[in-house]
Amino acid sequence: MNSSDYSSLWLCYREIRSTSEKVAVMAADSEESPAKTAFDELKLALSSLFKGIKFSTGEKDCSYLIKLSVSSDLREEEYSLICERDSALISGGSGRGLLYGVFSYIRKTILAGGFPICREQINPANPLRMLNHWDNPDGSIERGYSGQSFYFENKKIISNKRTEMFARAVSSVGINGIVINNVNVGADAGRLITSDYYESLNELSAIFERYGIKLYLSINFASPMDIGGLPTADPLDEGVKNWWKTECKSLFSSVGNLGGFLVKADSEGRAGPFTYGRTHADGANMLAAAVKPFGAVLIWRCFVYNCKQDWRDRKTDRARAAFDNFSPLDGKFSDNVILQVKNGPMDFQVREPVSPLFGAMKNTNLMLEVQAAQEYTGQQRHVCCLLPMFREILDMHICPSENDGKVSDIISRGGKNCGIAAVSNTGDDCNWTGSVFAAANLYGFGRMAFEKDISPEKIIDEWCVLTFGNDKKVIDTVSYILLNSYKAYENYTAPLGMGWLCTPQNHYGPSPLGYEYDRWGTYHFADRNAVGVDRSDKGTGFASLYNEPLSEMYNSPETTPDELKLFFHRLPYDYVLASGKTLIQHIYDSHFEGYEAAEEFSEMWKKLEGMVDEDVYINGVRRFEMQLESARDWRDIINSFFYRLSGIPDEKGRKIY
Ligand code: GCV
Repeated sequence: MNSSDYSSLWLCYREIRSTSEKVAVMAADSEESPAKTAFDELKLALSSLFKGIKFSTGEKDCSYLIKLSVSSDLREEEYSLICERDSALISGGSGRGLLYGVFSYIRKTILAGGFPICREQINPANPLRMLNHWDNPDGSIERGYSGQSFYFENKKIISNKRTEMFARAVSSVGINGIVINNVNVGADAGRLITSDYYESLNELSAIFERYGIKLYLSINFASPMDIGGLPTADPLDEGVKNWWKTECKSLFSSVGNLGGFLVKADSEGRAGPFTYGRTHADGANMLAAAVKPFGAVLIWRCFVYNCKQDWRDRKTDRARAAFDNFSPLDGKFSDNVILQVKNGPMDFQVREPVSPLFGAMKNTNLMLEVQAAQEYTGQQRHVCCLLPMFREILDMHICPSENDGKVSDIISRGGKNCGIAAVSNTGDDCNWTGSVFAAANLYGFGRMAFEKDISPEKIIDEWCVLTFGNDKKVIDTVSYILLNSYKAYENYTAPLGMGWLCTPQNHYGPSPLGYEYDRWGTYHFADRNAVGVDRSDKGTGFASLYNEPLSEMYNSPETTPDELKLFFHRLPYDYVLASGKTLIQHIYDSHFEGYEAAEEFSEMWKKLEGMVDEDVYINGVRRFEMQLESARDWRDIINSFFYRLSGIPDEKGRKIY
């Protein structure tokens, strides 16, 4: 792959009209580099959108005046737009705020098909809006479905035009932090904090800085041993504390614009404080102390569970693990520690309830972690727009309080140290995300992290116009496909909240018994009478980890929403759902309906031939071919599996094998 061979994503700036107008763009009086970037980005966009446009230097001889300003009346990342017929004032509380204002102005110009007339003032909903890349120094990407890494090649860090393009794109939707390497930190990645990488980290970090993005690194808890040669990584050991302090002092004084570290500890074989009989608070606080002098944060993941479970053990419930490990530690973390909690209690399944930890950690800074990478959601071969799922998670009332009890409130209440992160879905494919549709998840994640309460519909509309232009048929078709894609995918892969029906390891395609007798704590226990896990207080007690009224709701099968019935309960196949269907009939119907929806999407897409760019069209056609083949397997294998177990035929007499 040639590193210059890539698309401009939603920043492709198609011409709106040609003009001979003279426009004055007055730069902000600020030395901050994002303020200068804002000025350059605005001129770049205007030159492409309005061919022939002339820029005048003075305010007097222009027909349209745009003033940029940094204003202390606004909060640091806040921006405001005052756009009239012949002028626009774009202000930010800092260079970054101004940059967000400029990108919003550009977006509005494209959507309006000309200079917009509007007023808007927005402060980002979340202080930290981060991407977590799972890229490795050898260029591979864990759970990457879009080629190789564009940050690493042969253990070297890459900084080039492509990296800059990425920074532009994600900054335009408000991302302000990027972790460049995988949370599974191998031997090579462990060295990223050493002087071997100071120079190349600095180059990358300088690009990020211009776009208001801080650089973060995933680190290895065992580094004092692995690279420091110490006999222990015990967080309470003075030698270990000093080792980290010394490393951090050197790193932070050599590399600019570093935001902090991300840590996966005691998780899936990674080292952590448990080895030394210490708590996660001991581990996180020790590292937080080492980065504190540099104003940095320590982000500590809560994805901690027993990944060596004996499937015969019916008492251990993986869904409880993060709660059981972390809730007793509430209030014990330093103020620059942020706990990063996956959206659900298991692991990015198609449908999970929101993690009860969000309702339990009242005195701890929290970040929500979602996955834009489509690991369990079709691996960017299936179209699966995750924005409706993200919206539901953010809107979930996890604490009883009416005003600030939503997940979105909880992850934004920790001062500067809280927010939201997505596992990135990008790689060095020329369209960045493998599937042309998957970029909507990246765009939409940023927009949702930035703008409180923004709807998936609004985001998808924006993304479609910015990506494809404003042909109504194209927009209507793509919006329809995207908006309905998650439900369709759920229908043929995750009936009633069941997870883990996929092929072990690669997580693509169906394998209903693949995870059933394995060590990962991921069981559905289907037999000829019933299916699902009893997580009520008569079972594992997981449902009772929620605050009321959720606890009561999830404890009873009658009040548990249908889409989570089998996550919380073990039910017979003839159990009648709230929908009025029996459980088994729901399984059959949803699988047939999901497949039909995928067929419909594919047919709709084919009607856009000639209306979108050829390569984009072909990409969609090929992806739908793969989706249909796989969705057919899902439909027939899952339906046959449950038919053979239950012996109950489909009421509608459709073909089941
Ligand atoms: C980075 C799941 C994925 C792993 C991933 C892990 C995590 O288990 O399959 O690839 O590792 O989650 O989030 O740490």
